[in-house]
Amino acid sequence: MNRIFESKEEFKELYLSSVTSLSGKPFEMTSDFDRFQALVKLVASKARSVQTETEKRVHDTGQKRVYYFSIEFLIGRLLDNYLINFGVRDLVAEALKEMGSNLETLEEYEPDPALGNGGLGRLAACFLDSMAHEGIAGYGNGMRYRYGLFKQEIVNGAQHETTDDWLVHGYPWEVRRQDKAVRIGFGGHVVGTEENGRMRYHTEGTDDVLAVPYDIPVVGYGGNTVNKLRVWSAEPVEEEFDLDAFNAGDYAKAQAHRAEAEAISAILYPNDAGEHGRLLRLKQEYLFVAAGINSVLDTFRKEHGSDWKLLPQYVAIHTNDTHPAMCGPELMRVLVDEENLEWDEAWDITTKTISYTNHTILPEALEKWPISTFSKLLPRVYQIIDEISRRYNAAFDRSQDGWQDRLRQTAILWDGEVRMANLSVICSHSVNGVAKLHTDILERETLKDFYALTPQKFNNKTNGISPRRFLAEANPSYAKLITEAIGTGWLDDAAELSKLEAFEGDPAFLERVGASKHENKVRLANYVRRECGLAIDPNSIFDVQVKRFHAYKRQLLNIFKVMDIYNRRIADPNFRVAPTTFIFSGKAASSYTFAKETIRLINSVANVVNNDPRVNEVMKVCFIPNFRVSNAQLIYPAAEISEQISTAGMEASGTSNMKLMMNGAITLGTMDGANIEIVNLAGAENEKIFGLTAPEVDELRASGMHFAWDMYNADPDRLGRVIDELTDDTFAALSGNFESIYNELMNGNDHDLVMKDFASYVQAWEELTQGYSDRMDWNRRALHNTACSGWFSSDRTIREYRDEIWGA
Ligand code: GPQ
Repeated sequence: MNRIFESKEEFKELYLSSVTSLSGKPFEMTSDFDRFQALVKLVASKARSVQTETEKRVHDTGQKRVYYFSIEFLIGRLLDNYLINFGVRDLVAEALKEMGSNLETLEEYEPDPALGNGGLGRLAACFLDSMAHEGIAGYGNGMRYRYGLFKQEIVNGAQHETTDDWLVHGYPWEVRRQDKAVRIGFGGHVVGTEENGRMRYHTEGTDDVLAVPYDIPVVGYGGNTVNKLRVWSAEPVEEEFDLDAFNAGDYAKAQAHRAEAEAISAILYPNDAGEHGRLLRLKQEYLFVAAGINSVLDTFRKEHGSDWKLLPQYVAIHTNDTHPAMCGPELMRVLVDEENLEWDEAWDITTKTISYTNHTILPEALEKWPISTFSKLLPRVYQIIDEISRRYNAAFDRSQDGWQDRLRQTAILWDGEVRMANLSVICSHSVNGVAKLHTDILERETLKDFYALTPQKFNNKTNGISPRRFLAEANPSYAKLITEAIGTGWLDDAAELSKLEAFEGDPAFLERVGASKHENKVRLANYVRRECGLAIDPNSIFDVQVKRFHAYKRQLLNIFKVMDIYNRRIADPNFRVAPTTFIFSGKAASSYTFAKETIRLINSVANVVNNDPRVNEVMKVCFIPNFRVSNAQLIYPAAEISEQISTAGMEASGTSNMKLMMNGAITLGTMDGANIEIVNLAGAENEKIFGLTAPEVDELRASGMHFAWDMYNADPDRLGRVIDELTDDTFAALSGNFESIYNELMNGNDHDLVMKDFASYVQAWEELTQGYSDRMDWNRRALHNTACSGWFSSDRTIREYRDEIWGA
C-alpha cells in the first residue's frame, strides 16, 4: 500500500497548512466547507504526484495506453473512495476528529457528479477504478456537462425534474487544461486538392467551437497507480463578444455566440437506452470523440513520432456503446487527411485499435441518424463513412445464399440513415456483450449476420462492480466484519471473499452479519425519515428495487405484487404477511410517460398503504426520491431482497443485482442478464427464481397465444382486481387514476408479460419471505451471496478486457 500520509501528525501538518492557505483564515475560524475544500485539494495534489510517477512509469516501460470513450461517467463522490484507495481513511478520520472536525460531515459537501444516467455510466466509473487498481494505463474520455442528470422531486406522487447545478460551488478535483484545448469544426464544405497525384481533403467554412479538457484524477486501490478521466467542455473559440449589441442594450445578442457553443456541453440527455435523434446530441458525440482522438494521437506522437502503424501496439480505443461510434471515421479522417496515409493502411490501423461494447438489444436504443442531418453537420466525416460503407459493400462475399439479406442487415447506410451499431462493429476488431445471455442473444439475434460473417470478433465480458466503492465504502460495518474474518486481501482480489464460506456454519458470526445488516437498515431508515418524512421499521424485511424506470425492468410487476398483498390482507386480516418495507428508487426519462406513470402509481399506492392502519403493521411502501450514487450507497447495504425482475431476455446484464448480492441481499429474479450467473455462482437454493425464461418468452411471443384479457379473466379476484384498481379510484386520491397504464397493459396486450409472470412472482415472494423467520438461515444465505460475489468484481472484468481485447 502506497500511503500518501505516513502518520496522523504528518497529515495534520499538511492539512492545517492546506486549510489556512486556501481560506486565508486561522483554522479555528474556517467553516466545514473550507475544510472540505482544503481536504480535497490536499488529497488531489497527493494524487497528482502519484500520477506523475505513474506517467513516468508508463512512458519508460512503453506500456500500452487504453482509452475508454464513454458519453457518461457516473463517478459519484470521490473523497472517501480515494482515502480508502490510498489506505489512509482511518488515519484521516481520527486526525480530523482530534482537530475538532468530522470526516463524514465534510464528505457531505462533495457534489455527486451526475454525469450519467444509470448502469452504463456507472459501469464506466467502476472500470476506471479497476483499470487503476490493475495498473493499466487506462484513461476515461467523456463529456463535462454543465448540468448533470436532472434532480427528481416527487410532487403529488409524480416525478418533477429540476436542474442539477452540480458545479455551483466549483469542483475541487478537476483541473482545467486550457493548453490542451482542441478546435472542433461543424458544418462547412469539403474541398479536395490534388497533391502528388492523390486527392487530399479538408473542410472549409466550418463553425468552430473549442473543446476544453478538465482532468480528474483516478486513484487505484493500493495507491500505486493514478490515472485520469478527461472530460470535455464546449466553449466559443475566441471571445466574440458583440460590443455594439451590448452598448445598444441587447445583452442576449452580445453573448449569443458564447451561448451557442456552450449549449453543446450544457446538458446530459436524460435518456437511458433509447430516445435520441437530436442534433445537439450528435454534436456532443462528435465533440468528445474528435477532441479525444486528437489528444490520444498527440500523446502517441510525443512518444512514438508519426510511425502510425505502431498505433495498435501502443494504443487501444474502447467505445462504450455506440455513442462514440465516430471514433472509427474520425481516426480515419486524421490518418488519411492530416497524416497523409493510404486508405488501406489507415483502415488496418483503425480496426486494430478500436473495440466496441454493446449494452442493449432494445431496438429503439440502437442509434440511427438521418444522412441529411449527418452530412450537413459533419460533411467530411460523413464522406469517410460513405467510403467505409462503399468498400464494405464492394468487398461483400456474394457467393453465399441469402447474401442480399445479410448485406442489408449489416449495411452502415440504409433507408436514408447512418446506423451507428453497424458502423461500430465494422470499425472494431472486437465486439462484446455484457453478460453471457446477452452475448448469446447478440450472436443469435441482434447481430447474427455479423456473427455469421466474423464470429471471431465476438466475445462476452460479464459486467462487474467495484468492491471498494460498493462494499468497503458503502458498507463499513460489513466490511469491518469481513476483514476481521478473512483479512484485507479481498480489497485487492475480491475472489478472496469466498473465504467467508468457512463462516457459514458459525452462529456467532452469522449473528454479527445480521447485526451489521440491522445497523445499515437503521441508517437507511434515518435517511428516509429525513428525506421523505416516512417512518419505516428496521425490523421489517427491506425489499429493494432501485434502478432506472423502464417498462422491461417491470417496476409495475413489483407494485402489482404490493397491491395484491394489500388487497388480500384487507380481505382477510389473518392472511399472513412477513412484515416488509417495499423500497423503490430510480428516475424515469423525462419524456417517458409510461415510466413516469409507474412512479406516480408507486407513490399513490404508498400513500394509501402507509396511511391504512389495517395493514400498517405489516407493510410500508417507500419511494426514495432522486436516486444517485451517494444515496445508492446507503440503500444497497440495507437491502435484504434484491428485486431483479426484468422480462427475461431484455436486461443486458444489470449491475445493481451484483451490488446487492455483494451486500448480502438475496436475489428475487428472473433468469435474465447476469442474474443467471448469480444463480450459477451461489446456487439456485440461495436465490429465488421465478417466471418465464428467455426462450419461453420468445416462444410465447412467436406463438401469438398470449392475451391480456385471458389473464385478467382467469384470475378475477387477484390479478383482475389489481388491474381494476388502476382506474377505480382506489389509488386516485393523490393525483388521479392510471388510465394510461391500464390501456398500455390491456390494449398493448401485456407487452412486457407483467400479467403473465404475476402469479409466479407473488408466489415466489411469499415463499422467500416465509423463510425470513429462520433468521440464522437467512443470514447464512446472505453471507453465502457475499462469499460468491467476488467474481463480479470489475477487476475481474477489466482483466478479461485487458487480456482478451486490449492486449494491454
Ligand atoms: N444500459 Cl444502451 C444503460 O444503462 N444505458 C444505456 O443507454 C444502455 C444500456 C445498461 C443496460 O441496460 C444494463 O443491463 C447494463 O448492466 C448496463 O448498461 C451496463 O452494461
